[in-house]
Amino acid sequence: MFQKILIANRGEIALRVIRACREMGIRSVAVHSTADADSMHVRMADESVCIGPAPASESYLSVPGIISACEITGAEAIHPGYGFLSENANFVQIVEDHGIVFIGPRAEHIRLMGDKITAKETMRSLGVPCVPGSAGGVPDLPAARRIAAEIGYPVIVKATAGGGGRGMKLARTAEELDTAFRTARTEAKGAFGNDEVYLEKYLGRPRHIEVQVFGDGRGRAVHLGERDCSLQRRHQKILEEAPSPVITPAMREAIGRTCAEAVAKIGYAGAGTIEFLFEDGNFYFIEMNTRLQVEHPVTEAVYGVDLVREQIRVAAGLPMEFEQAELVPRGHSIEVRINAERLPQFSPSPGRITQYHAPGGLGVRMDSPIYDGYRIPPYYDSLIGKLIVHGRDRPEALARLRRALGEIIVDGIDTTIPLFRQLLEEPDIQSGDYTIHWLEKWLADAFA
Ligand code: MV4
Repeated sequence: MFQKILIANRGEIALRVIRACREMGIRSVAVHSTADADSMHVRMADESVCIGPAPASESYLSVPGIISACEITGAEAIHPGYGFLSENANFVQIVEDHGIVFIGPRAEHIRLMGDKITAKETMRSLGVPCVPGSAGGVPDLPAARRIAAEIGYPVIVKATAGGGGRGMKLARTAEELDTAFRTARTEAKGAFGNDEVYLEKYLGRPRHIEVQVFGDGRGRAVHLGERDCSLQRRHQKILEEAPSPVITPAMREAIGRTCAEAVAKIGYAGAGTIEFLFEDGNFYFIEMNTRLQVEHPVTEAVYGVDLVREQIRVAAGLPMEFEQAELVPRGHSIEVRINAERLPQFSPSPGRITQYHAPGGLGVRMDSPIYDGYRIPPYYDSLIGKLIVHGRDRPEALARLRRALGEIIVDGIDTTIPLFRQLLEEPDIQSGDYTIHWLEKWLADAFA
């Protein structure tokens, strides 16, 4: 096992990894920017290294800074968290060239899934159900017109280098296709330096359901059920739950098994998420994320596992601690993302936290790096905490969430906490009856 791990991240996810290290008897190294000198991840780690100034491009994204910090401290492995360098195949290559272990999948799998066309082709060939669409890239407008007519309108044009909602254009009719195709291309070229696009049938009212998988890198893999992440605003998730209110045990077994077999076949290592749109009882693959996700704690709660511990074990060449038969879901878990944001625009609300009181009690987990007097820097994303609850069933989880949201105090800045208190009063949220469009509609009505 490693003796020392460097965490190439900040905020709550850096704490999450430090905590797993401490429980495993592994020393932790925090890296930080000058703006984060007073941050909790620096305090909580065994050692820390300042790797650059406030802008992430010169600190948390600085490959030389991170590699040097490993060499100075003697860290044998890097955990990338999520975001930043976590899905950068070139970074993984450089890390390995320096004899350092990357805690995550191999560079080839990150690259494979980063290209959305090869990801989809790979998944299709492995028996994973996909959204009907073009077979590969669409070279020009006549080809786009022909393929769109075949699959039927509405269609969506997506950038092969895109993902997470970036570089998508909807065409409801043949008349809209020319503009959609051209703008998708132009925007993809500008945003990703790659103008390749593909076409899909547009699903009008799906849910976003993602399957957690975990591979040992040697051909064994398991699934840990699904998360429902349909409550989003501008492709930012705000509430996630497991299990999905609309997935039956039989559906879970079937899609989970398909996903586990697919990643087993490619020899995938570590944690991964296979994203689907779910409509009228059918799953349609859209993307695979080759990292640990923000919302992983709801899966941890329901399956009783420590996903970060498993990531570290597999990266060290040890076997997974669980097998499929032992992975039995228990109860229900909900996570809400506490962002330093001001509604209705969700504009960033950095500044000093004058008072913080964390909720607690049975079935409550609060993952957050904030403390009384902490100043949230304006340079990074606005996630300042995740409140995760677990109950024996969904109504109990909802009651617990409502209770915990009543206890939490975050003063001095604006947060999304009041939004969640309001959302929990909504009958559709209480019943689980929502699609990917529910939140934006509700916000439009609530702030009309
Ligand atoms: C779609 C879609 C409808 N039909 N693909 C947005 C994020 C990216 N991962 C895929 N996205 C979508 N792809 C087809 N064929 C609708 C979306 C979409 C969406 C998906 C998940 C969660 C929220 C969303 C909000 C708007 C659009």
